[in-house]
Amino acid sequence: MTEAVMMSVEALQNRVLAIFERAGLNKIQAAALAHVIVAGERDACKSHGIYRIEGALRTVKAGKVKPDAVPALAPDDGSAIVRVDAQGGFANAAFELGVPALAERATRLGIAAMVINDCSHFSALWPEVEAVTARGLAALAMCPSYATVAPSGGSKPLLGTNPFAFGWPRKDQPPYVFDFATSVAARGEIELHRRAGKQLPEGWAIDAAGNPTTDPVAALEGAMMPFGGHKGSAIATMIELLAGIMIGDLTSPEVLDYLGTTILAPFHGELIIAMSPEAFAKGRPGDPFARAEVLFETIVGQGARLPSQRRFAARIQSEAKGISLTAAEIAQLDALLAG
Ligand code: NDP
Ligand code: PYC
Repeated sequence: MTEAVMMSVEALQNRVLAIFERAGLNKIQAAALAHVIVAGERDACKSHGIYRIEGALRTVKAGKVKPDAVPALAPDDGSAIVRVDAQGGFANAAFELGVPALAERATRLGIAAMVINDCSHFSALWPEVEAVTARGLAALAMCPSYATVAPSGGSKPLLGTNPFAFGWPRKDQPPYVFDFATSVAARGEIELHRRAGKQLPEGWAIDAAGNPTTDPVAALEGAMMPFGGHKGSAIATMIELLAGIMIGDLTSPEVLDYLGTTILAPFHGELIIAMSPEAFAKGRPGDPFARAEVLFETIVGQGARLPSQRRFAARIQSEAKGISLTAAEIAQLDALLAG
């Protein structure tokens, strides 16, 4: 039985930041990574929390991401597209640079999109859609990954676990947010099952011969399944098209060709779309935010929960009492800090 250790959000933030700075990341890269990783741990999203530090550092060591990259925002060309070149660094620093321009243009034009190119991306998308909803806008975010998921009806890895997130701003309470892999589960969940020596639920994966498997090792060597059969497969394909091909960046199979492995963070682009509900609803009856509240109340009124409710509850708990980490996790953080 491993004993839990409580650590404040701030203390974990400082520790993760120090690990990245010690590993040679510049301040903007280190701060942006520490922010999303600690947010994942704080919100009980273990698949994109501190266990991802090692993968990020491995990617730096392998020379597949630039630790000192300074992202560049393209000048405003009057269009609705905000372009950020991550310059080979992590997506998170590029996102932070571009989000004020994205919000300004979406507020002014009604809709705007941010294209991030040439980035390494391993994180959850909800911190990004939450940054947009905090500015009073609805948001969609998506990106490819690397070829690890078989298309519905197929048997070989081709699509990525391609995350897809949506956010809707709410007054005086956390936004409505969902954020999911378009595979049955994130690949990080399979890795966590492998580390814990646990079998996978049925239906998550097939082995290299195309047979269903609950063994996480066989799943990592074989292929994951899209969520919802042909429906998840089609959404994952849409993400390859919009956030890969349309933005002139790599698709999941191209990412795997480029990296040659799935133990490094994938390198590709990302697409974030911001929309002003007031602008879209202009001249139509009813306040869109008030109407959305009626919908949310009706969902909850049936006994269902809203997506992200579990996460927001974990956040309140972590902020009040600290984040619960195992002794093994603390030892891992100490080892990473010692280099
Ligand atoms: P989950 O299946 O755990 O959750 C998906 C969403 O559904 C969450 O918003 C969750 O809210 C919500 N949800 C879960 N159960 C319910 C329920 N009973 N009722 C209503 N809503 C519910 O996520 P995944 O494993 O698919 O993905 C985890 C993370 O992995 C995501 O953050 C994603 O961005 C990330 N990812 C990143 C990739 C990358 O390449 N960068 C690739 C793939 C995934 P809640 O959190 O509150 O439970
Ligand atoms: O959990 O599927 C995943 C994932 C892939 C890249 C980053 N996260």
